[in-house]
Amino acid sequence: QWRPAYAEGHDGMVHLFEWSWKSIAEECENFLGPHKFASVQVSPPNENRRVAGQWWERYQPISYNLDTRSGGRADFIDMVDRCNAVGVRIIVDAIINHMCGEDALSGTGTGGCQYNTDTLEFPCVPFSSGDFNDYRCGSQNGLINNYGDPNEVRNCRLVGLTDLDHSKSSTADKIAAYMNDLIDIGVAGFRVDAAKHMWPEETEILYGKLHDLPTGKGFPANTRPWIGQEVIDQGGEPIKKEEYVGMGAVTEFNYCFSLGNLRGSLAQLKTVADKPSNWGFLSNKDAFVFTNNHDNQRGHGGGGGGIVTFKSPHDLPYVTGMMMALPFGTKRIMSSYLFEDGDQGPPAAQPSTADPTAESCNNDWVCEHRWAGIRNIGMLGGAMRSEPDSYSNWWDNGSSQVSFSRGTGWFAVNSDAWAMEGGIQTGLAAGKYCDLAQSDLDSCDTFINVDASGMACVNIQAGQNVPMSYTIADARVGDF
Ligand code: AAO
Repeated sequence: QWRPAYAEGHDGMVHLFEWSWKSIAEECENFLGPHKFASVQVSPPNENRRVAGQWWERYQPISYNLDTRSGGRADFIDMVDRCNAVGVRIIVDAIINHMCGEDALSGTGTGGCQYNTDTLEFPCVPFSSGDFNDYRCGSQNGLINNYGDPNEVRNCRLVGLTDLDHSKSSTADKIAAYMNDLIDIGVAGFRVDAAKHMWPEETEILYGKLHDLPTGKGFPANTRPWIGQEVIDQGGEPIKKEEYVGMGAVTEFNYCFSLGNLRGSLAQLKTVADKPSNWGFLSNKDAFVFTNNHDNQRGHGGGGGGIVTFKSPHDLPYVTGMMMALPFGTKRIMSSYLFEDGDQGPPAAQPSTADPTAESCNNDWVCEHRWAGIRNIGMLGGAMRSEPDSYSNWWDNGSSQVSFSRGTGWFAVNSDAWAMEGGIQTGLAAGKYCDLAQSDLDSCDTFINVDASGMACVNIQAGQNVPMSYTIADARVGDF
């Protein structure tokens, strides 16, 4: 439940926010699989309330039927099969804390199911008033008003979203049935939305009802689904991320900000690899990490300074590279669309996925995962995955030039205002390697030469487009 069942040699979860199932299937085959990314976090696949022009309608469930603007059930199943076939797992954003907002009143969801938030009827699940938490909520207006009160945070309505009662086994069984349907289709895990708003002991029972991943879909026997719980804990509130580590991985929001805030002093990140608790972080195994997410890139939940998004195009690639190279956490990369305001829904036209050499997906899709420097970090992470998860050959200049190796990969970065030049130990066998930070393996034009003692001559100029160098044993293209 803590480590996703990734294919050998692959790493990195890409959040293809609001992509259609058809486009994701194509992206798996054309780009993500060949570049050895490990998984895709997909937008919630279950039927939702319609709210014109917004992205966040996806966070307001109406039923557990697979029917949204991303596609229907047949497309979803096709996507899971095609992605799994090329070594890319599907992680579902599971909205199981609540159903739609009380302001929805009554109407029809994206899949044609009815709902009524006055009577709390969701007949397609079916849920009715007995499945909801209001009887446990002590706040006057039924909403979460005070994050200082764990009872309110768990039992009342988050921004008016009708709150499910996980203490009732018949309610939890219906949620588990939804998740098991997805597991049986071949989904490898879940990002659990708003986990902080559910009682840890109740979600633990719920996760216990989940099936193992199906051996018939190529997973090893007895593999549990990965669980990545969204718990925003930046200190200052009584609910702690540690309450959730017993059942799965947990979002580490403070690492997200630290990555941004340490852009000019990356050498300090060594202690994250050595002892994450020194930073107040969760352990390597427990942490679910990212440089930015779909909320904080647009001013929703878990805000604060220092978040690096596609709006910092120079910084995002090397910060993402550093995150991927460090032995810390299950790593997620945000893949966005352009927006003017924080509520705006996705572009009308889907991303173009056909040309694997393209670094953009056009039609207002930012496609960070295809950017230079980022596009090969799945390969880097996959080569670096090793047991025990540690690093070797660490070198830094005390400021923001760092180099180290892990598994069969080597990584170097320079975000100082002066050049990084000289001989560095890579831990690699002698040979000529493709510099995957600068170039793709099948059209390589930038190389790293490693001598018989493992030393390479590194040259990363200050402010160069992608101020990184990295390669892996499998990117050896010839003799030195
Ligand atoms: C929409 C409308 C609402 C309407 C509602 C119902 O915007 O006006 O009432 O529908 O019709 C998304 C959108 C919401 C949207 C919702 C449903 O972001 O705008 O509401 O869909 O369509 C809390 C939760 C966290 C949650 C976050 C947004 O703890 O779980 O709020 N994130 C997830 C998803 C998110 C989604 C939902 C949950 C709902 O990722 O996309 O909402 O499914 C503090 C608390 C946090 C709290 C934040 C924000 O954070 O600690 O727990 O997050 O406040 O309220 C510093 C502090 C940090 C603080 C932060 C505040 O960084 O250190 O602790 O500032 O920014």
